Amino acid sequence: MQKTFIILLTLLLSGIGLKSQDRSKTVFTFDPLPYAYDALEKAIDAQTMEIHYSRHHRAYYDNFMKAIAGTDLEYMSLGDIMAHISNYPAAVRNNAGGYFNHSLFWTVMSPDGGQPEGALLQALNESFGSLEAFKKQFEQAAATRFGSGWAWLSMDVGGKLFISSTPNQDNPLMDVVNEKGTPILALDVWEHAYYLRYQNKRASYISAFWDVVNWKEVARRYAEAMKHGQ
Ligand code: MN3
Repeated sequence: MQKTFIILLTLLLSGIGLKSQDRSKTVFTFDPLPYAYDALEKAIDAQTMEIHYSRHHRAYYDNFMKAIAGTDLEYMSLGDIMAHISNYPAAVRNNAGGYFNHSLFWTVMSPDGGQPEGALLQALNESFGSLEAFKKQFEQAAATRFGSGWAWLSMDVGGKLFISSTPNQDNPLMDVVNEKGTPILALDVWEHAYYLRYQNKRASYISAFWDVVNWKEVARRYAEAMKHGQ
């Protein structure tokens, strides 16, 4: 009887020990830019890319790390943090958002991103009528965002594509936004993203963006979102 109790107690304690060892911190990486600063010159100048990546993006990352230090958020996925963002301080919302949004933005641009094709092109045609109509609606969302923010192409829970825009560093994964979904394409329309070359001409920056969209990556994200049912 006593022996059984000791065995049970040992199992219980080792179980607890295992559990606390399993509780490892999430690794939020500051990934390298996947191309040179001057690679997107067709649309974005090298100096803008360098400042945007090495200073703005870096600051969002560093401040996100500071904002979650010593809290349970250090153990959560970025997706879970976004899904419950209304529970957390503004420093988390702004900097987790800034970190996520820019990390996505860098990957959906490329000097040789091709054109939309296959399942993605079909979905764009079905949702917006044509590729041109999609571009027009996306440009409209980017152009009419007052002040700082982002334009998005996302997939909703039903697997349908939609366009939206968010203020500041909010994004479609956050519980605070009206139109929720999984973003697969993003455009930063903060002035820091375009002012050196385009000054107040945001529309010129937006139309030049199409020259550097990484459609292969957007298609990969589309397929991934379809697979996960959202
Ligand atoms: Mn930015």
